[in-house]
Amino acid sequence: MTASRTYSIATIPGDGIGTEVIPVGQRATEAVAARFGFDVSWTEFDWSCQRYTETGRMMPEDGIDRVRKHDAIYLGAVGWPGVPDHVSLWGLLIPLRRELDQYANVRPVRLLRGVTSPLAGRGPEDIDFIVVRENVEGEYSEIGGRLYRGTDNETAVQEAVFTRRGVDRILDYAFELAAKRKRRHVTSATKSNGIVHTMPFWDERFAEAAKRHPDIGTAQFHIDILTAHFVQHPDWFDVVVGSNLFGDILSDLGPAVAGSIGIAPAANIDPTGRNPSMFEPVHGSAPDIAGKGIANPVAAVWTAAMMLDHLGEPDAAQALESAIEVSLENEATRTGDLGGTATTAESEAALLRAIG
Ligand code: GGG
Repeated sequence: MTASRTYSIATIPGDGIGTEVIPVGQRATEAVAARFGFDVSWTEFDWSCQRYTETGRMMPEDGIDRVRKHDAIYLGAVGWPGVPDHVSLWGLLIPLRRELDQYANVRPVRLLRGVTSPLAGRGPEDIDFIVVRENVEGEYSEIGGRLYRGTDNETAVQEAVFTRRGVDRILDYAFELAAKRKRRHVTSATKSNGIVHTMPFWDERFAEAAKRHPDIGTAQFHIDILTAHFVQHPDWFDVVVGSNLFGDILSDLGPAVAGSIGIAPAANIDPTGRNPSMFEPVHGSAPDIAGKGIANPVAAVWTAAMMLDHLGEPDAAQALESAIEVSLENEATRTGDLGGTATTAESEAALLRAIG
């Protein structure tokens, strides 16, 4: 039987373990595609630090236009020693997120069956929340500069940008996401005691957003105590919304309390659907373990599940998530970051077996 639906996906494995885990995610996707009767057509782009070293650019000048015509983008990791991190990030990941207006970075945090949290006494019912990170403005800004370089007066200035449109739309996204969940609650990450202009503005907009969504419970915490609450009270959280920087930090801390950043997925969404959304594991290129065949492919597979859900294949997405949980039940098929002994290949074999 020929599949009636075909999705066109741009893949950018990128650097380090990105090139090891993305192929696993592709094979897992193909396995569920065969089971649920659709096709995936992959177009691979070699955009990476290696490309930068060879050509002086992370991606070609028309890179955004090349991926724009696809249904989604599936990206591995960006960054490699020898290329400054700000050069690789601003040469690839950030232009993709911005020019495709992927303003919502959605990062689920769940303690999966078979995984032990480093927090004593916590089980799957205690850790199940989503970090919603503003993805195109905030602290990640090009405005600023360096003065008097190399002198005693050397000065660096970095401006944060918070627009009413940008803040309101990410807050509304978080409230609308909470409305689809059982607990219907949004927590705002702020720092309005110390950051005196942008964060009181963020708080005001949060209060206004709460009025637009009166049936959703709310809380807000300064980012410092919020990190402590993630560790001591992870069960307090349902949807947590934060600026670009706060969301980035919280979405590494969250997976750490849920066992490992090696399982954490992320989606960079353009909720208007005008541009393709981009799906990437939260983890980076991990040069310390790259090339050893021990990277955890679960984050890439869970990320693929988010992509399939976004493309309108919720059953296939659910099948991938179930396969992940089955593969994590056994120490021999969990990778080292989760206290297991499996290689990337052994973890993949367990995932594919579970997909059936
Ligand atoms: N897989 C995503 C990745 O490579 N992340 C590296 C990183 O440092 N990202 C920073 C960011 O998401 O802002």
